[in-house]
Amino acid sequence: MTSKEIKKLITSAKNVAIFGHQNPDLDCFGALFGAKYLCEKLGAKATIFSNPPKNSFLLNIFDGKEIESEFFSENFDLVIILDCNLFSRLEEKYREEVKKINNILVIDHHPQVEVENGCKFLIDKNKSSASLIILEILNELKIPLTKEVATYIYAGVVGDTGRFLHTNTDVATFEGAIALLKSGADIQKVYDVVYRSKTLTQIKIRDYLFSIYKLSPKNVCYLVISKKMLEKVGGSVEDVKLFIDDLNQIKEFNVVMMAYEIENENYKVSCRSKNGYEVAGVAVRHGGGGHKMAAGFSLKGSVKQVEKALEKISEEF
Ligand SMILES: [Mn+2]
Repeated sequence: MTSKEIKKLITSAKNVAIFGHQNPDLDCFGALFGAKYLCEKLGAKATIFSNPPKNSFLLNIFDGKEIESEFFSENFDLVIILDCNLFSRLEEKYREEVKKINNILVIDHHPQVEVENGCKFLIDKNKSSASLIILEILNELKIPLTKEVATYIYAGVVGDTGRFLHTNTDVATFEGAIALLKSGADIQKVYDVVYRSKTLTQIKIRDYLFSIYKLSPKNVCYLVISKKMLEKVGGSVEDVKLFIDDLNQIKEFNVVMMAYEIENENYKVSCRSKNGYEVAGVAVRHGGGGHKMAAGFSLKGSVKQVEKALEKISEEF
């Protein structure tokens, strides 16, 4: 879909419900808040639905008061799904209710492994973030940004590029960043929250992670973090997620696979790679997805079983 077609779709709607993927990150929220602003500027009422943990760092950038939890499809005539293109990646509580609406727009930058029936799509897998796609729509429609929404979108761009570090960083990313700075994005606020706010507990968790990782013969680093362990040090899954990129900074690690327990024996595995290695294929093979060098999938079992599974998967690279 073009920006003009998207404008038409939104202006002919009255109430728009906006969703991102489960376990939202900076880009997801940047896109959600950017899309809400886009809808409102086009005259539609828009509501973001998500359930970030109460202590999530995201809420130190994004206004939690603008997020709703309970979604009833009968109140809405358009759904926009962002930073995700599969119903299976939505939070579980929304999946069936979202499908009841037959007017769904998907805006994303992840490759499409499967095409959901009946949806309209704007997918650009060359874009470094979904937030950047929203920025480009706003720019094409000549909608000026507020300082606040510029900050939100900047947070999304920074999140998915690892502060302009990952290989997805390109000319369009920097052009977007310039436009956001010109609109008054508070970049120091983003950096304070994302890069200058580690707690001592989080550092304890990082030290722990560096003490338990295993390394395969192909230099694939893998580790399993259970809820029990997190409880011992008083940390959360959010804390663990901060350090996947720290592990990926180690020169010798071609791939990092970090499994953390979301709920009873259900693990999410986050993967990162470098040195010419890719993780997307392995993630898809194990029922997940993502980008070439940043992807994820799920595993079930005890700590020992998950570790065994990762050891086996490490041979696939
Ligand atoms: Mn993203």
